[in-house]
Amino acid sequence: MTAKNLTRPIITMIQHVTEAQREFPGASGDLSWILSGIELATRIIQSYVRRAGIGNVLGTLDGTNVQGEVVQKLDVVANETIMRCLGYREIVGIMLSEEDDEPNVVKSPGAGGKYIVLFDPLDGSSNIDVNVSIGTIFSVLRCCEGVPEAKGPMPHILQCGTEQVAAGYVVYGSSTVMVYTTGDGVHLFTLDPSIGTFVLQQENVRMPEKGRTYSVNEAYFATFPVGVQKYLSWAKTKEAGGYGLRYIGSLVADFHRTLLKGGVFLYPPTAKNPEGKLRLLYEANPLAMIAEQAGGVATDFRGRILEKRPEALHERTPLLIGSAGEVARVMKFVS
Ligand code: P6P
Repeated sequence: MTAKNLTRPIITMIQHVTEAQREFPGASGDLSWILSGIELATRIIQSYVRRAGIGNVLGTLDGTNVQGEVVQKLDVVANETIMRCLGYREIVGIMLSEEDDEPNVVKSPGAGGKYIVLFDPLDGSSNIDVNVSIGTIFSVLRCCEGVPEAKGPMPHILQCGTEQVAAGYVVYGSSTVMVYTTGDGVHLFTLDPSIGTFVLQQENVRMPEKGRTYSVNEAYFATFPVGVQKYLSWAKTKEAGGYGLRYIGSLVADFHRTLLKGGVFLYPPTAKNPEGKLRLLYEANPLAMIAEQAGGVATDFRGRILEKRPEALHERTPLLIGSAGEVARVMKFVS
């Protein structure tokens, strides 16, 4: 009897991560346990996002967060959801959220806390009330060996992006899509709402080498570095061959398009944000790991994002990320 001609298999994210971990002899499965916590949290968050207008989670709470930004109720829900889904997983030692001034040390490395999860629980939250795509971004580091307990959490958190053991994001768009890497390619899953599970859509996603799309907020053109102004002016010329501008104003959505379609996303230094606006630890680093794993490039207009030595929890960085060929073209104007 011949094998039935099977249609495409249904592979869930947890199944995919678990099978990937089998490739690494001696892998404890800890990482898949953390990623399953993140996956659970993002399924809960999306349930709130999908009924934001109904479930009394729109609008803002009094006060602002550590970024000085007005806190949207959904930010709080997302932050608390991730804390609850991860905080009780015994191998999670430290959590750092964009929403909180200080890290949350749930178990010190000496007491068995093995991993650090850094995240922006709901990026682009200013777009919530107008129904524009928003997202969750996460980065996973391993706690450093041999750091005296007295040093506290900072030496474990302030590691270069090259030390990430996993990174990813979820974009709550026309569908809910999860993209992650553990350093062995970039894999894309779509949430099937009928079964409430992320299902594999594409393994080893590759970012197109080129792309005539630039994504930048040109309202700040006047205070961009001259080289960036020159690139943007060149891109509008007939000689450039027809560039398009796409800017959603939601990092995860703008990056996701760049990952799939190519081009570049730029958030250069501006007068308002001389060091750029985006956060190194839980925005630029995870997206840079994804970009590089997919064949793209991520820089701060000077050097490689992943090699930046962080000095503060919520430090900002300029960001130029996207197709290798297009980033190189921008850098020719900049340098
Ligand atoms: P601007 C959203 O507030 C965010 O943090 C990112 O998601 C987005 O890429 C950026 O800020 C947009 O900033 O200055 O263009 O409004």
